[in-house]
Amino acid sequence: MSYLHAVPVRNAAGLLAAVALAGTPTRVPSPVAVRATLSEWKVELSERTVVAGAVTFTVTNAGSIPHAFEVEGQGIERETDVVQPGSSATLTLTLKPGAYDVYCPVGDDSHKKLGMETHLSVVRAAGTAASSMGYDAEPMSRSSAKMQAIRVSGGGPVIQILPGPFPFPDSAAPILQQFGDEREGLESQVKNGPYSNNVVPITGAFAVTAWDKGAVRDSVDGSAEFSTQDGARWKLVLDRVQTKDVPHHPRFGGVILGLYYHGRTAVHTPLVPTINSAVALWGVGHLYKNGALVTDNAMVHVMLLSRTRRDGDFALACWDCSKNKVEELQLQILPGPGEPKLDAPGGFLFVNWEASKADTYSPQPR
Ligand SMILES: [Cu+2]
Repeated sequence: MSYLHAVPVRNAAGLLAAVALAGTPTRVPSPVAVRATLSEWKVELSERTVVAGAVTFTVTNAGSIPHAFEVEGQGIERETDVVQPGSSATLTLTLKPGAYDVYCPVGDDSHKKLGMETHLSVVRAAGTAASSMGYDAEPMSRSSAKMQAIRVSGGGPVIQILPGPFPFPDSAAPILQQFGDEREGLESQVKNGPYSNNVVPITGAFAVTAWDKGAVRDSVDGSAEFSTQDGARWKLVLDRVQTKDVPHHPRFGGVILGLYYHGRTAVHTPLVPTINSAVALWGVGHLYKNGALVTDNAMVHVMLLSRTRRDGDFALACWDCSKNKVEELQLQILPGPGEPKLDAPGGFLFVNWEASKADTYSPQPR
């Protein structure tokens, strides 16, 4: 399972802290027990505040994909191995007073960014010197403070990706094993997926701005115009961000800036390369073909990500593309829920701008 995430060697500081504390108490109290439950996409603790000393975390993965459990703070950084769905692990640490970050480290912190993060306060035992004041307070909610925006302009070669066989079936196989009930649906994508090497050059423009303001207040503004290989002229006007669950993308949560995902990260579909994205969102848009309205409910996926396709024939070029330059702007358009397929090959539109530019900024609250 090590391909899920590289496990860094992090134990030195934690061991030192444990050794230093071990000399102080004359009696050895039994460890405090804390239950931790992992699922998509949260970490729940049975206790948010514990007394300093030995703490045993019993970690259960109640989710449907592999997770892990990490405690970080006060010089300690320790994690469990990957915990498979339905399995448990334990982690015993000696914690000194202070605030700790508790999260899932899978996928280069992708799971953490999707919400698998909480906090633990460790306080001194009653009767020992300092009071517990100052340790109980939760850190100020970061989501209320943070507001970020990104402006993206499509540039470089424009390509339309047509349906065709997925080119990575062998390397995807071990990842598919972990997807349980979802596996069958994913395997059908391997044979005729939207991520094929059946690519044609087209023309068009796309500019989009997205605001990350927290789970339900995200917003998006943008439009695209392009002519597909069959000569049709398409226009998309983005209306709003989709924050509800969509198949294979549970709890997508609107606009996400800066995330490693797909492939080996176990976030969202495993059937496309591991990438680093500057922005990813699902939205709803108005779609026109040759000037006539097709739907007001087009499902739209926009992502600016590490380049996945090579120059020349624009075939998929890597399984782990996360170190490539972030310049590929992907636009996927699907019919709204319950609507007929789009009048395009495969029933969907998938267009990439291969050398796109973006800038992020922190707008003033409106
Ligand atoms: Cu996780």
